[in-house]
Amino acid sequence: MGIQITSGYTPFTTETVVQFLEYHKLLDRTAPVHVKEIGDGNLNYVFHVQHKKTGQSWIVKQALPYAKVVGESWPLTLDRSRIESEALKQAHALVPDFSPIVYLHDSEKAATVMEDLSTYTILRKGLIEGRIYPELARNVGTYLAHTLFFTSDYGLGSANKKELAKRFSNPDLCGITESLVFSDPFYNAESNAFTEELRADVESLWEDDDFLTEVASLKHSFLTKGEALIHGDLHTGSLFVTESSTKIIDPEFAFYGPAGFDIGAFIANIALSILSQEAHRSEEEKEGYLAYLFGVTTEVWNVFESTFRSLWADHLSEDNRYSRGYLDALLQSIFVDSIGFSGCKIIRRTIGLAHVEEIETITDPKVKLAVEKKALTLGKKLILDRKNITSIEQYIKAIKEVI
Ligand code: SR1
Ligand code: MG
Repeated sequence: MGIQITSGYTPFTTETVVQFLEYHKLLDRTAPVHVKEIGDGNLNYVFHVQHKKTGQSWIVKQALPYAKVVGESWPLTLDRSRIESEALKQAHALVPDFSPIVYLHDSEKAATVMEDLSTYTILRKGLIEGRIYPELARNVGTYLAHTLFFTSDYGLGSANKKELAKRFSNPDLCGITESLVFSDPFYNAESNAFTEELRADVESLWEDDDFLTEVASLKHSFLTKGEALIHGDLHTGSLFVTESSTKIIDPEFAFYGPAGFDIGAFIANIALSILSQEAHRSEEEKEGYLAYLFGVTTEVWNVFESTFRSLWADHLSEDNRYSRGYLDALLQSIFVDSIGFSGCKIIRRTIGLAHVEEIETITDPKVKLAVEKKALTLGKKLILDRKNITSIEQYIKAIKEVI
């Protein structure tokens, strides 16, 4: 008889996670293993399990029934684990080079076993250290074009798209984004967290009705624009990188949403890195590193756009053949959304519940405050001016105007 494990859901320990791998016949019962919980995100347990003799290793990601960052008072569906594993498999089918392999998903345990990428670095940490990833922008632009095109009406056909969308209804996680990205930072919500010295700047945002109306319009797009199966949380902590390889992880927020949301999330987090370089680089290093980060931003959009154009030319679905001439307008609308969502993301990481390491680790309070003020100025400008920012060069110019 094979190994038994307790039925039903219970959070794993470093012992039960090994039994779980044995139960699924991924690991030999007698094997000596090294196990460590390595999760540093806001929501889940992540175990690294390695066979001591063979070196074979696995990542087991398990959802908790609540948001780890807040505690048990914020319950969250375990179904996000299924959504994440299916979104990973979907991405792997489209862009295998940029997505980890999923070995198995167990719904009862809300756990997914996947490829161990622990030799990679989380992009956010690499950028704090001033590392250069020459392939990053090309890889991310390619990932975005393929995942967004091939899950859209235009790449998949509208009937197939609706079929796929059924599996990605994700109300709990969308609810987090609706609150933490599009609502709470824009009023005096309890979840907000910011330094008192920033209050005057924050309150001036809360009192600006024209600005709040533009945020409401972006929130409306997030709520209603089911263009493509999006990752839903594509910040720099959701990418594992080496010099030559890029893997996009953690799509538990995946749902059918606006294509510009993923692009906006990525370029927003690069912008946060740009703003924080003040504190992390010497004067001599700064210029070169900023040039690299601006280059990443430009290249991501350009690769996304050119790849999306060629996928459109070669793979436009039969039911949309009469929409051929709509491409320019579609890309323009995705671009404007990306700029606006980038603004919302920059503001939420400055005022809202969850901040970013590159700013939180700034030790000099004056420098930190200056960076945060710049982030608010930039976020507001991107939201208000998004329809006038018509090229990636103009987006870069908007960033350069605040730094
Ligand atoms: C309660 S979770 C806070 C944030 O962490 C995730 O990475 C998402 O960005 C979410 O908004
Ligand atoms: Mg995450």
